[in-house]
Amino acid sequence: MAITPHPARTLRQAASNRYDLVVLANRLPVDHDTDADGRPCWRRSPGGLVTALHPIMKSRAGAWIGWHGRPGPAPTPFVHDGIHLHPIALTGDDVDGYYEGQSNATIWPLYHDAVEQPVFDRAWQDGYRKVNRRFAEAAARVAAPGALVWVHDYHLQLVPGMLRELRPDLRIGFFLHIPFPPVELFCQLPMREEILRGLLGADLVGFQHPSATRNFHSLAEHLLDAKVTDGKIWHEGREVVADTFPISIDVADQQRLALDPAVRARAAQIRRELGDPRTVILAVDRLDYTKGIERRLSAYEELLAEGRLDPAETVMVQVAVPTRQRIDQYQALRERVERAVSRINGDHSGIGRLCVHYLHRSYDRAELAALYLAADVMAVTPLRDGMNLVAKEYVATRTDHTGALVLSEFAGAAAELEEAWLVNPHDLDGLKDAVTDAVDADAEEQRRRMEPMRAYLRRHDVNRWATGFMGRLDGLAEDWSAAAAA
Ligand code: ADQ
Repeated sequence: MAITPHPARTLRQAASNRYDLVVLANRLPVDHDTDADGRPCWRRSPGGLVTALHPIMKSRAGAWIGWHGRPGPAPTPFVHDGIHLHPIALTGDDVDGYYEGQSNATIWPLYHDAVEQPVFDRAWQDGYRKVNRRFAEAAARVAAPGALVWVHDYHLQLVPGMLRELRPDLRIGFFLHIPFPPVELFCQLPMREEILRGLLGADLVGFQHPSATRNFHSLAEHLLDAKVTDGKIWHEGREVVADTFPISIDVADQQRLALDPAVRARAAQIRRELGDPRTVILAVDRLDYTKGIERRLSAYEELLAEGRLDPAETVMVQVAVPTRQRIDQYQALRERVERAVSRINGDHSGIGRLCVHYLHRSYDRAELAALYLAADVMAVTPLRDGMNLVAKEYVATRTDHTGALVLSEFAGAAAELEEAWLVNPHDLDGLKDAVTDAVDADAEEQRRRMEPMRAYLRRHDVNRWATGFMGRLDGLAEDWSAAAAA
């Protein structure tokens, strides 16, 4: 579906400061930065969500509501790169309770199979309610009559319900970027019914994977006695559609980077700097316990110890982006990962020859693309992941159909990238076998797997995801207007 601008609406919006399209996400799509003269400025964030929504937001002159990233008062609304930004203020207590507490120490682990024990804290729940209400009230203020509002992710699950109470005229969509757990797990949540009712305030609820959609349907039946038919949930006299919309990446832009001579030269340089090994195994993750970093390192360590990988010929590069560093579980994970890296290097490296290069920092997209190009094997082995865009970025980068992707069955991406070496990361022996198979794969085998994955991605890029979701929400809005007019 093509996205067409709405010039008449745009003019009306500018005059009234009310918008026909409003996006809500925990973070605004910009970060604090300084310009060449050292003055503070805003820079567009590198995230995939911004890339996905930018064309739609610009063509429809939409507004984006989110936190600007620092505790304290919110800057006044401003326009950046054609998008109207409405910052939400969070106090230090809000950051503790709503963001680091309820969102990232309760909901995040629970929705990821409780791979770490979720922490339940009543004060955090109040903080979560309070901040969700602040977002809902901000959306109610800026949305034009009958506007489309798209709410994103686990931080804001109460917003659809709150917003519907404030503004029943709006069409509300919600998309969850992380997994949605099975009924038994979800039911551990003290706020379970409140959250479910919050989500059901939307007209359209989108998930990354069919299993998440199924879990949501079952939960609505189980917890609220809702009636579910053909993907539609009938609840309290309203119809809510829940469906699967797997997110993707800007494939054309990733390919453009991969073909850039400077990026290709950098990839060659990286291999030289690594000592021109026969095999480079790469992993790129946020330093998060859901990403399976420790098990991956254990698999590599055992393969070296057993002589199935030769330390003189193999290098692993683990890029681990710092994240949520104030939360205890993340600090503990970092210590464990760094101990494992030191142990592997202590036991198996030589002078001037490291077995694991551990890079605890963020990189720009060109450097990441160069790393993807330099890697013979990409190991993406989360214990649970909504989608995992790194897997898709690697495939999109391999324009010559070389390279091997080892991919966890528990990443949403496994439902689409079926030709990868799919593994259960909890099964260490299976993981080791998959890594050695991928290391040993010849060019023909690599191409046999890479070609269909690349063809699939070209057809399913991030624009298709964004327009698919918006088109569906637009369609529901049209059905609704027609019914109201009849
Ligand atoms: P994340 O858990 O953050 O996202 P992921 O999908 O892998 O996980 O996205 C990570 C992004 O960060 C990628 O675009 C990657 O290029 C980038 N990145 C990784 N390492 C980096 C580094 N060192 N420097 C700079 N950038 C780096 C959540 C869900 C996922 C879901 C996405 C999108 O947990 O499952 O795929 O949202 O919906």
